[in-house]
Amino acid sequence: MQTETVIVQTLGAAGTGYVSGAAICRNLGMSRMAVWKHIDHLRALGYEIEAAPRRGYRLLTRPDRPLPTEIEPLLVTSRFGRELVYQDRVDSTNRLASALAETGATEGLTVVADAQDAGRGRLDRKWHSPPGTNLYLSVVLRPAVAPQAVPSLALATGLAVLRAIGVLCPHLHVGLKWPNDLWLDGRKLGGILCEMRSELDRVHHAIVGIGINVNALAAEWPADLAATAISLRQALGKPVSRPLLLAEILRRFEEVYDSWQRDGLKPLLPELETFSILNGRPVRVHDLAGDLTGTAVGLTPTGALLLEQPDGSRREVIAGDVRIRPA
Ligand code: BT5
Repeated sequence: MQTETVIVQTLGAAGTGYVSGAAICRNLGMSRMAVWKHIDHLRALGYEIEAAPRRGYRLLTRPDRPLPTEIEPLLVTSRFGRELVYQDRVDSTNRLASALAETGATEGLTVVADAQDAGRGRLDRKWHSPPGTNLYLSVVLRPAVAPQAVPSLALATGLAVLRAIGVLCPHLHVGLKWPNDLWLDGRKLGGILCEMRSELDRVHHAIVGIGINVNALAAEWPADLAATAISLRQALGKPVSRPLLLAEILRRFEEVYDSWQRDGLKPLLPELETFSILNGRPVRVHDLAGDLTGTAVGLTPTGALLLEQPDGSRREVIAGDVRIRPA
């Protein structure tokens, strides 16, 4: 664990009590001056730490941010999130993760930000990413699969996020709206953006970005999202810990990713189908070729949406935006 994580852990374990500076120095094998510098930095990150002469340090409050010092002790993964890059503000975690992947970042490196100034969705759309409330993260992956297999990773990721939300919020019915939306009470709770750099036969890296509305309040949405977006907090009536959710997402994501890389989407399909909000619904799909209508009847092992058309024929849709039509 990083030094500052150990300091926070040590102070946290003492509850409302003091921990002497000498004990921290001994524990970490550091000088008083070095410990003081770390305490100072932790304060700058938002930890309220009292220093009392002859008694030592006491942790008064922790910041409500997805900081590495909060996430590291919760991690149970072997690779995902073990290298964690945190920024208070970034243009886009996907953009930063991609730049780090270009310079050699290893698989599992995770970029997390408290806010994004240019959070992005698919097709140059924007992802509303205000500070202090939600989760924005991107994971660097180097899957040993053919480039054509990578789009199905967005569905596998969605499943991982649903499993994680299921652990923390077991009473919420969050669904998956093909291809990359997390859906709750008829509104968008989150989205997944899967980007990659590849050659014809080889993937250099894939960046999987996950945005989840965790604690945003109804009144905080901009006008264009007020009727279509929702947060976990809105549905639960109470806030959810971002560090806990993030650690759980990384755990479930590593588990699902390993299975996906080994065996593809097929073994995950039954669970994906149970979460799919489109199954059996009349839909309109908009893709590059135009509009298609029909009934969504399932997913294929490659991650395509299976559409039953009005003439009874079935068609696989590889990419696109889906709207549910009134029955
Ligand atoms: C997505 O795109 O749903 C993928 C979103 C991925 C965001 C994450 S955040 C971390 C990482 N870094 C990034 O820069 N991006 C990823 P799409 O299906 O194209 O949906 C975009 C549309 O969703 C927008 O055009 C809005 O209509 C709507 N939208 C934007 N922000 C939203 C929000 N916070 N909650 C719900 N809907 C939103």
